Amino acid sequence: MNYPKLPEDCKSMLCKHLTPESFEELKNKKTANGFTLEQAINSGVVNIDSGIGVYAGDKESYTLFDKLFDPIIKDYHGFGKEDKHTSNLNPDDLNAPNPDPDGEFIVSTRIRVGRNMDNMPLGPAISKEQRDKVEASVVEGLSTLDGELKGDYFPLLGMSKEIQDDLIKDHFLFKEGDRFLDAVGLNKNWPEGRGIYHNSDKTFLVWVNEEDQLRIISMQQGGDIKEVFSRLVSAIKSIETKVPFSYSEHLGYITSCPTNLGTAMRASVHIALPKLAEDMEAFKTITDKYYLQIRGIHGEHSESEGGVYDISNLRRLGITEVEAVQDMYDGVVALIKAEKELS
Ligand code: ADP
Ligand code: CIR
Repeated sequence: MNYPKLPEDCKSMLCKHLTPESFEELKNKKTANGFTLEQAINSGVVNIDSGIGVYAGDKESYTLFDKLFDPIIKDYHGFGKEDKHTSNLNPDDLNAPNPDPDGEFIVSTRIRVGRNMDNMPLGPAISKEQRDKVEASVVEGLSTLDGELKGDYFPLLGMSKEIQDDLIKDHFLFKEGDRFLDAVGLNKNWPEGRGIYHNSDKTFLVWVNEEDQLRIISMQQGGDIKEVFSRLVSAIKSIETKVPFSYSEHLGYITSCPTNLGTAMRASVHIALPKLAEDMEAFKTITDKYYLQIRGIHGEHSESEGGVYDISNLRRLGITEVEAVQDMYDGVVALIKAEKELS
């Protein structure tokens, strides 16, 4: 394998941090699951417009290919090799009274965490048999949930196109055919082994075998961020008694994309900020100050519609879950204040 052709103006973390030296040192290494550097970087090589451009095939990828992953993790999360990750899932430590009780700005709130099964390769290096086994174990674990978390599992295989499209449009289900995931092999054997579990209100959902083996999601209309977080925490705690999660003292919860390591948490609101959107520089000054990411209304790599944006925490590693949600909350309070001042 030769050093990949990466254009001068490429801005991804892969282009920024892959050096001829690290490439030479890593190019012939292989994890116990057979995952190579070539596979780890293929998404960023094929998709030059990537923000990050790398994925891990297993927990070992993060140590075997550390010369590449460490600088990316440092750059994205500000988290160094000697740093330790800590967790805090106590909703009582979150200071988040509804910032928009009249429902003028916040359309909906969603908090998700990614999880993967211990002692299994991650999606990019998993075999069909292993993926099917993950699906069976997760579905069995979910079938024991009760109360508000009780629901049903709907495999993607056999789901009508109409139901699938409606679930995607209504923000409940992952999209199909993501080119970034495709290039790292995460869409192999699609749609087998993939599916969605949800309760009848669709306030609690679990995606199975998408970018991560589990995406545990709590969501509802409006801005009661604490209620959404509390529901998520009770779900995580119940599921982890049934499904062992992959975790590292250093990196927290192990995920296939390095941006999700640590808490693996993305806490977001869909929020209408039409005035602020007229001055993206002012908008970005606030989101940068509170470590927030701006996404479009249909998730990553999508656009805003009608001045409604998806605003979420950017940092996930080296801070606790409570701090990740607090970042989002404090930023949303500042954004609402700025929008009101412009109105
Ligand atoms: P992820 O959150 O898992 O990283 P995406 O950014 O692709 O992945 O978002 C997944 C789906 O969740 C998309 O349909 C997106 O519109 C929806 N979503 C994200 N945040 C919210 C929110 N606060 N309210 C409603 N839907 C949301
Ligand atoms: C990219 O590099 O743009 C894609 N691989 C997505 C990276 C960000 N992923 C994420 O936030 N989960």
